[in-house]
Amino acid sequence: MLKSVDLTMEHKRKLLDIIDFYLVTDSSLSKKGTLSDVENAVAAGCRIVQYREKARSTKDMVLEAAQIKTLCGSEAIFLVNDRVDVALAVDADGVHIGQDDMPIGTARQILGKDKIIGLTVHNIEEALDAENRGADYVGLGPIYDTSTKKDAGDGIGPESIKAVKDAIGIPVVAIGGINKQNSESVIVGGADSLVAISAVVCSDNVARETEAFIKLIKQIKEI
Ligand code: TZP
Ligand code: MG
Repeated sequence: MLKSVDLTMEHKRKLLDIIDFYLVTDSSLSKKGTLSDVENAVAAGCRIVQYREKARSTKDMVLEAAQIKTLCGSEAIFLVNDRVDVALAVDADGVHIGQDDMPIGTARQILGKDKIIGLTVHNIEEALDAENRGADYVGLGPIYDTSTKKDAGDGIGPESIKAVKDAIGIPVVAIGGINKQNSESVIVGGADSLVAISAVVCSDNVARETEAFIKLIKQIKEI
């Protein structure tokens, strides 16, 4: 387990460059629930958490987001998926938004320059646009086919990562159909970090899976 450290917002932004494993929550798939998953992942060394909740009321999301913020404390970056209002309400570290969510410039105006904004992209054009518009990182995917996000489309393949990585200067987070077996292709393919939703939250031991991913990614990066 990693030693816990106190991170300021400035440190958290810098941390984006070196993050390995990125937790995205999914209450519809989780075995033990979102709060348990966050607690276990952070305890296992995960340093970035995205609260992705598609089925709860705004009120419930604000309450849960506040609890997740506490669990992340000063150890992990805490982002909210889609909902700039929820991120603001709980003073999260930022948001992760998609191509059809609030325009990134508007999100930046609302959140201010210090907050982290990640944007989902599917190709080089969208990645360049995301960087030009001030995204702090891109989420690229789906790398492999996935049933976790029904409208994700077909996997673009790990070989697509390098072209995006070479085109932009901000971190590239790979997502979609990633598991321990195919992680190597994703990291060798050029991703700075990866998200594996079902491979982690469907487990009855999220801490063990998180630790395993972190160890695996570090090993692959060292080769
Ligand atoms: N965005 C692109 S693919 C995806 C999201 C949220 C789902 C990834 O889930 P899994 O279980 O890791 O394939
Ligand atoms: Mg979205």
